[in-house]
Amino acid sequence: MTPILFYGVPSGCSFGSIVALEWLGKPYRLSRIDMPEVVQSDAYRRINPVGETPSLLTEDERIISESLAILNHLGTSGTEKGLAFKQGTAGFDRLNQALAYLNTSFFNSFSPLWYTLEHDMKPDAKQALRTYGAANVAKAHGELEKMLGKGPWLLGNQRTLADAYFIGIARWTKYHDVVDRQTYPGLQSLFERLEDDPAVKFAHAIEHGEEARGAGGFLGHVSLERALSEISDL
Ligand SMILES: N[C@@H](CCC(=O)N[C@@H](CS)C(=O)NCC(=O)O)C(=O)O
Repeated sequence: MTPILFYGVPSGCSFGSIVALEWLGKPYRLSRIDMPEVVQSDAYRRINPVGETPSLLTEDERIISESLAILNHLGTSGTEKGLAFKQGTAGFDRLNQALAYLNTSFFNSFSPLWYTLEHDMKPDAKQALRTYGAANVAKAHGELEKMLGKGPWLLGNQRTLADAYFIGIARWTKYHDVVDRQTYPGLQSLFERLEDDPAVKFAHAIEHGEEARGAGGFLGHVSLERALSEISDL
């Protein structure tokens, strides 16, 4: 079957998996999952019991959740393009390490900030969380700037799936005005280069519900109901 990526809107971390699929160029479909309404529904929990996006229905009809697992799964077909590396190689370990940092420290640095936007809170508590989140986001930006070094990509002179995942998280600064990316010149330049990438433009258009032309792999959207009906052992 043609894989289906269940991606969350608005502005989910699934963005990186959409970019990765575009870069890989193999056939795939998308299923749009509204957050928090649909992602928390009983229907979607049949795909991912945790009630989170992304999830990937694979070619051989398995469901994988968690960005790190999805990107490593996709990476197996991206080694020839240099987007990922064979497990057991130094390249794999470097990519996995970068993905893990992005998926834990970088992703989670925004969590307190999202919480303040999504919950009614007393002003003092809100300010405390915002201060904590701002410090974490700044720290993670500082660490990533060091990791990037001369770049131009996160792993050096080769674009990898870490860059795809990075851009989906890095754009969250537009919702939380806590760092000025210009003060991290390497990251700013990486961000701008990625924003200019056709796959990233495609992923933005998809998220905004606009007509989007990808590199050729995208075969259209399927509803959650249709996707569920295609999975034989659910
Ligand atoms: N550890 C998971 C985190 C996934 C996650 O938190 N997804 C968010 C969107 S970025 C989500 O689906 N949230 C559910 C909600 O908003 O109710 C991963 O890396 O895939």
